[in-house]
Amino acid sequence: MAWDELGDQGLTIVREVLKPDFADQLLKEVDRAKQRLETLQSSELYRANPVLRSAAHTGFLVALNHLFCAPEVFLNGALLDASRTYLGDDFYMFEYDVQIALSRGQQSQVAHADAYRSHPLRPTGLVWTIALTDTGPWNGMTEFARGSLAEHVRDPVGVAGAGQWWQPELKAGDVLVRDLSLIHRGTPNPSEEDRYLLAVVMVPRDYPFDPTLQQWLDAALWADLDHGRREMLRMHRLTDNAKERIFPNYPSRDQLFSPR
Ligand SMILES: O=C(O)CCC(=O)C(=O)O
Repeated sequence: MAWDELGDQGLTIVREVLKPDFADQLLKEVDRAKQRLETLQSSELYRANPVLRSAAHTGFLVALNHLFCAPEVFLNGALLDASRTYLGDDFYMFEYDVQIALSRGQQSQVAHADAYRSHPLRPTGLVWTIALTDTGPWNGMTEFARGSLAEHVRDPVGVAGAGQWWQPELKAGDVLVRDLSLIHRGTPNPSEEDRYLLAVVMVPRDYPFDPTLQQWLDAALWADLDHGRREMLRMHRLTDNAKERIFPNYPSRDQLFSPR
C-alpha cells in the first residue's frame, strides 16, 4: 500500500493524478510566468535560498489562480487522503512553487531537508511534487535519500550517507508525495529543455507560517472556492490580479544573501 511506503521510506508516487492535457496546460502557464519574470528582469524574484543556491537550479512562487489551484490539483482524493492521514485533518498550504532544473546544467544542489522534525513521530509537512513533463535521470529529476527523515541531521554536511539515493522516473501528471524532512538534492539536467516541477507544500495547523512565503491569491478564485480549498489556502493574501503581481513579502536578493 502506497501510504505504508510513505511511512517507511518518506515518499511514494501517485500515478496519473493529472491528465496529460491538463499537465500540459500547467506547463504552458509556468512557461509564460517564467518569461514574464524574465521580461521584468527581476532576477531577485527567483527563489534564491543561499543553502540551495546552485547555478543549475532555480524556481519561483506561483500566482494562486484558477489554473494552479484547480480541483484536479487540490481536490484529488489520493493526495487529500495521504495528507489527512499524515498531517491530521487540519492542514494548510505553506508554499506553492515551480522548481526548475535549468537545461545543460552541471551542478547538483547540496543535499538538504526542507524542514527538520522536532520529534521522530511528528511529521513537519508533505510535499506534492507534480511532474509537468516526463522526468528522470535524463532531465535532472530530483534525487531522494529514501528513509532519511531528518530528525537529527541539522546540517547538510554529512547528510549524503543518510539513506539510499534514488532518482525516480515520473510521467507528466504523476505526483511524488514526500515528507518535508526527507533529504534530497536537485541534480544536473543534461537535456536541452528546462525541467519544471510544481511543488505544493502542506503543513499541519500548528506549523508556524513564514510570512516571506505569502503568495497572492486571486480574489476571483477565492469567490469561487469551495470550503476545502479555502481552508488550505487560508494563509495567502487576496488581490484583484494575482497574475500580474509577484510576491507580497518576498525578501530581496540582498536580504537573502546578507550575512546574519
Ligand atoms: O529542482 C529540484 O530538482 C529540487 C529542488 C528542491 O527540492 C529544493 O529546492 O528544495
